[in-house]
Amino acid sequence: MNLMRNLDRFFWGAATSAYQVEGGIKNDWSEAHSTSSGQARFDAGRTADHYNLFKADFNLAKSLGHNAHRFSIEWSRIEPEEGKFNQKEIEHYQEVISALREKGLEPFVTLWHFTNPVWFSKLGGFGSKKSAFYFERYADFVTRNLKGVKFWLTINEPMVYAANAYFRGIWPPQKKSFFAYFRVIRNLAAAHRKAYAIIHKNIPNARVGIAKNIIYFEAAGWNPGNKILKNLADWWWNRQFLNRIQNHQDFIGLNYYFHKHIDGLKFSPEKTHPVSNLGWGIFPNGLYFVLQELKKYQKPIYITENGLADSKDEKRAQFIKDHIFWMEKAIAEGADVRGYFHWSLIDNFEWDKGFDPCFGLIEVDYKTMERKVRQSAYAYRDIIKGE
Ligand code: IFM
Repeated sequence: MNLMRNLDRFFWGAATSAYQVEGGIKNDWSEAHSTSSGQARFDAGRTADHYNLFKADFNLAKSLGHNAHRFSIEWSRIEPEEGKFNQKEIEHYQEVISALREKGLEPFVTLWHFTNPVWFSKLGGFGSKKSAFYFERYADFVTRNLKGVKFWLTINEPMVYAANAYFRGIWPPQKKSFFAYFRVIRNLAAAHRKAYAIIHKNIPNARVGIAKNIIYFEAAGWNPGNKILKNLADWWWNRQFLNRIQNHQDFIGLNYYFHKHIDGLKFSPEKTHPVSNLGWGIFPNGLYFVLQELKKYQKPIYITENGLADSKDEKRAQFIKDHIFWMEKAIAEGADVRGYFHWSLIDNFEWDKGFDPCFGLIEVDYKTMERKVRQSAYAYRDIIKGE
């Protein structure tokens, strides 16, 4: 189809997040202990040491044809104590941005990707009413000090975070309360709205959005009950947050991973689909349906994440090819998609699941920190080149 290659500028790249790749971070995750086993399974330790190796990693991204890169800033580095900001860490991220710019990679910067400074979590984290104030202050400091960034993502996957940290209790602070879950969703939306305003004040030509995990829900058969459940699920998971921040977003960042088949109260992937190493069903067609749905917001869309855990790299090349095929079809039918970021550039710490799932286009040996480009990364490069 090759449609987007006729557009002036389409962003092709990959994404990472600070805690998952940088190493050496002290935050609410590194300090948390699993309530069930007492082990510190939330500690990413040195992970891929990207804090020191970012230039080499960006050289690889460049060699793989990328022209953009999404990464996140670690709040706990910038504001390790309440109200005390660390200029040295700003300088570090300025170097990261300069390194990207020198290689012709457009930076997409996420301000918050699931992790909090310890002081902030002690004050109640996003469960607290004051969280929006603290987040705005942090966003203000970063966007007054960092130069050369146009695209900002305030918050990554708010619904995933709220569900895992406050309802399912599997991420710090490991709460299990529907009321807290709901409060956190509300507070994250308030934090985004404040950050949106302050970023625009500091950088008038900035483009600001969030990265939203959207699930393709499909009702089984013609059963009207399934249709009602599908609409409810769409509203709760897919639309609620976007509606809360309407008029406070310049684009939609879409993270697409999941397809759920609704049959009564069973929400499960189709058994017939292939699965990733994590057992997640692979359904590229769902990306097309989700993009069709997002058209109604009339905003540019960047696919800010899409990927799979595949340590042997058996399915990744086909996965990328198929998702891009469906993305191109949606574009041909009017979806305003302007970029695709694969998750992830390099293997990394997959939250409560640790280091086993390998999402990287590039494999990381965590002992030697050696990088090895996977074959699928070349397949992605060929797609980017239009081959
Ligand atoms: O690794 C995560 C990322 O932090 C957020 N989106 C989903 C990815 C894979 O689970």
